[in-house]
Amino acid sequence: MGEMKFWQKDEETMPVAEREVFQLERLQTTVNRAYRKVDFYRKKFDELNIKPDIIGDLSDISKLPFTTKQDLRDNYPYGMFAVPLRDIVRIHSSSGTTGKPTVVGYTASDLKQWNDLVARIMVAGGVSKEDIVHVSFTYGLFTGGFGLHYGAETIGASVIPVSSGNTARQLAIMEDYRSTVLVATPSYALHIAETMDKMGITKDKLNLKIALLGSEPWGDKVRDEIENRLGVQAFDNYGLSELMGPGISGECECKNGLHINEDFFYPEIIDPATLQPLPLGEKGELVLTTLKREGMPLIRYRTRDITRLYRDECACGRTLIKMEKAKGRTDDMLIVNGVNVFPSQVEEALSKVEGVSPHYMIFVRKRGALDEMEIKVEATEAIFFDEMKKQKKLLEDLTYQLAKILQFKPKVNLVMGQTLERFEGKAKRVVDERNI
Ligand code: DLL
Repeated sequence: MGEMKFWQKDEETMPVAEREVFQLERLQTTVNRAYRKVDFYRKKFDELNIKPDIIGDLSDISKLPFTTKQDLRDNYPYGMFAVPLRDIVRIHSSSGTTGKPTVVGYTASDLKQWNDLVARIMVAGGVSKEDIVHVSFTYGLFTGGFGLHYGAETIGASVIPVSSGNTARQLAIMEDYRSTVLVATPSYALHIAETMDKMGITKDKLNLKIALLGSEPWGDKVRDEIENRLGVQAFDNYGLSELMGPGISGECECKNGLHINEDFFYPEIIDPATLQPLPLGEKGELVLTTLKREGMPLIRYRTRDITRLYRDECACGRTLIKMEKAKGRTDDMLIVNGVNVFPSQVEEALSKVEGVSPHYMIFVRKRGALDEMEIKVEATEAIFFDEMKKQKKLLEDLTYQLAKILQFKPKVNLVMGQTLERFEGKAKRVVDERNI
């Protein structure tokens, strides 16, 4: 059996206009069901004097109200479900940094679809039934572990549910069981590469050829580093638990944008300030509406993720709309002396300078009445032990690049390699000391 190119070829390569017919039909059904089965939506529609038959064509979606994480919290735990609990066969929840977590329920048919959608993304990255898939995501309430696990199993690959932690053991498993695909966060993939160096394991001792990475933002510098150090092709995949988990979008072999499974999730981009829809191609907040979900239909869910949607003639043959790699969120945005800062901008600036590793931390604190932002970044060993003059030049370059992107001059400090915290799950690179 040769390499698979698609998991559900018809759906993935369908002409756009044809897909729109399905999308409209599914949107109408979803809105009807949400209105009939979920008190929250019925109340909201009634308040706004909207009837579910308002959807005559796809653009009418902009007449519908948004759903937010707060709405899910307010209806904790099961208030957003559109089916009786006896029809729910799986429950996940999001990590929830503040307040109550958000709870997500899946029916048997939701799970089947989830498997297929994750399978699509894995196949798009080149995974086939011949592969041995090493899943380093946490198994549990987080959707990453189970999501990728069942996607891989659906393809027929051999899945190793390693879960997170104990990197030395993970490496032993990878080596002995000859894992060919690594599923992890990009920061953990980098951590694995560093542990290999420490343990003296070279990449040719491993059989890895593909890394499917997601659940946090990452840039091309990190991709290059992971690809070089692990000897893999690395692909981005995106999702969020409220909508399903992983499987919402992922990169194909072209590594140029993530194809959204738009027959299941209708995407829009809005201006987060005015909440108005933006034209195709413009950058703003991604809003998603589930089109086939039974357990918990969500209408116009505000992801808070900043991206851009576009259509191109992708060489892979997929006609599914693309989103740019998600870079920052409307809610992790820092405001430093009135200027908006995304951690991904800092990463972008750092990637333009040779001699630093992709490991950094952002500290924001008060200095008198003003905000001060300090960026600690690990220097490569060679530079760190180099003469002062070179270090000074590096600092200047970093400050220049940062100032160019951020529109102000942050404080920059070089630290020795391996001294900043490493993350096995999601990286947390911002310490905002202003509220403490
Ligand atoms: O992170 C689901 C997931 C698991 C996706 C495994 C991919 C792989 P949550 O924990 O609910 O769900 O976090 C969702 O993480 O709104 C984004 O801000 C961020 N995120 C997820 N994937 C990416 C990505 C899972 N590929 C939140 N690039 C989302 C950038 C991402 N950000």
